[in-house]
Amino acid sequence: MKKLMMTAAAVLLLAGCGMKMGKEAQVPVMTEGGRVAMESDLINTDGKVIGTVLLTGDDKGTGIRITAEGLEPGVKAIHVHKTGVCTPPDFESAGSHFNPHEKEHGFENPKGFHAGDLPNIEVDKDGKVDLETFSEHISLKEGTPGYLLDEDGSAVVVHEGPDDYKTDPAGNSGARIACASFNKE
Ligand SMILES: [Cu+2]
Repeated sequence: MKKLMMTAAAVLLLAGCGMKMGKEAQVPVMTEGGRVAMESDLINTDGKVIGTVLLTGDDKGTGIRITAEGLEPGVKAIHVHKTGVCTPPDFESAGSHFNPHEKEHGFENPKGFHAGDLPNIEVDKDGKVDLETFSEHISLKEGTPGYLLDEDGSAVVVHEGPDDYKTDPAGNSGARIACASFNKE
């Protein structure tokens, strides 16, 4: 199953910039303006698709948009993990946090933080979430710091509880409940 596809949003984004696609990568790439868009299915612990994660990158960093339903309401941690493999039910296949600079976890940790650390998301009372955040520490552009699409790719993982932003290695955020993998092909 191919997990990479362009959404309507990504298509619009690309179309708005002249629909230039790079041919070297398997992902939607737009060279003009240096923007890259890439989307992957978000799957839950049963392996069911519950939403999508859309990454849009430029020279300043990467936007991470998560759209999902069927989650438990509440505040949840979301991180970029270092391996682009999402094998339910525990998603241990995604490995530890994306951490090319070998820091500790957490925005409030003096020895932190991981490049894959992201602000918590809040799932509403209906179990839905549609949020976009941004990180200047991850990149979809090869050869730049924080490049996510290395040999083994990367994954965006949602945890069952909130990230406390200080406890190494994962902010005491509990089990991994959803995962979206990103790979070059
Ligand atoms: Cu995590």
